[in-house]
Amino acid sequence: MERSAGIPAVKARLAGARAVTVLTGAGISADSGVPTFRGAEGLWRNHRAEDLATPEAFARDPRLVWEWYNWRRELIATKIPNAAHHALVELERRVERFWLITQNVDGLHPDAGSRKLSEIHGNIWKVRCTQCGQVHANREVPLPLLPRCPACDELLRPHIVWFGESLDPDDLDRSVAAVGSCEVLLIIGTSGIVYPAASFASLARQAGAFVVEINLDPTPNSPVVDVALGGRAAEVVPGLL
Ligand code: BJW
Ligand code: ZN
Repeated sequence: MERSAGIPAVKARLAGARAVTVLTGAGISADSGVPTFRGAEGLWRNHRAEDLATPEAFARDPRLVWEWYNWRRELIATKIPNAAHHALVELERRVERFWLITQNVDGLHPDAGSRKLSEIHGNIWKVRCTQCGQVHANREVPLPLLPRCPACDELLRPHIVWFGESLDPDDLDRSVAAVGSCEVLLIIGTSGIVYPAASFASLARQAGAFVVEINLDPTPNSPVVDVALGGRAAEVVPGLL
């Protein structure tokens, strides 16, 4: 697989495409200074993200999990979208049928101006009641521990999809439809190991799409895609438009 020689082919495909779908992961926000999950900075007080982002961890120690989210909210609050986020807003404007699927919870895509998107793992700036299920937008940093529902006074949790939890069925349906019906799928900055997003590359290939990966390193998606471009998202993605 080519790691850079495919750029002209990708540009040509994108320029002629009427249906483009994009899948993004933590790598696109790394260029804004948001730590990735599985990089060296993915640790917090010696806890791995995988051990904190579960319903079991929250049931056991909601304070610990909320402290982690407060730390991340504080960090993300200072970050702004980069050239790759902005390029995807431009792509949304140019392409007739466009859909952006992000695994990121940082809200940088909507902040940049993306509108046709599914945040399939939720959003760190939303909270949800563990009792009545109401979702509220909330940008307070830090949140008081433990935060309580304004409607019923029960415990709030982050509006985020943790390991072992199901994705919102509407988000999933819309994403699978967008992946299965696009002409070009761009996969940007994801390690390609968390399902169901990890299956989108093969799904798109099976449906006949031209699939492009943009990542610093090879991933399990790399052997599946048509072109794998090595490099930083903030440099490579704007160069494709
Ligand atoms: C750059 C860069 C730069 C760096 N430029 N690139 C089928 C098979 C096996 C297991 C399962 C399965 N189906 C479901 C599961 C279980 C589980 C799962 O997938 N486990 C795997 C680990 C094996 N999935 C689930 O539980 C999902 N639920 C589900 O499917 O429900 C039904 C079901 C349940 C149980 C069993 C079976 C079915 C839900 C998954 C929710 C994931 N949520 C998280 C946590 C959110 C917490 C939070 O943010 O607060 O979402 S996990 C974490 O990983 C986060 C991310 O969105 C997600 C993906 O990570 P991502 O974005 O790929 O980041 P990294 O850090 O891994 O990679 C960064 C990449 O960028 C790297 O490749 C770098 O090289 C690159 N990079 N800088 C370009 N500048
Ligand atoms: Zn409530």
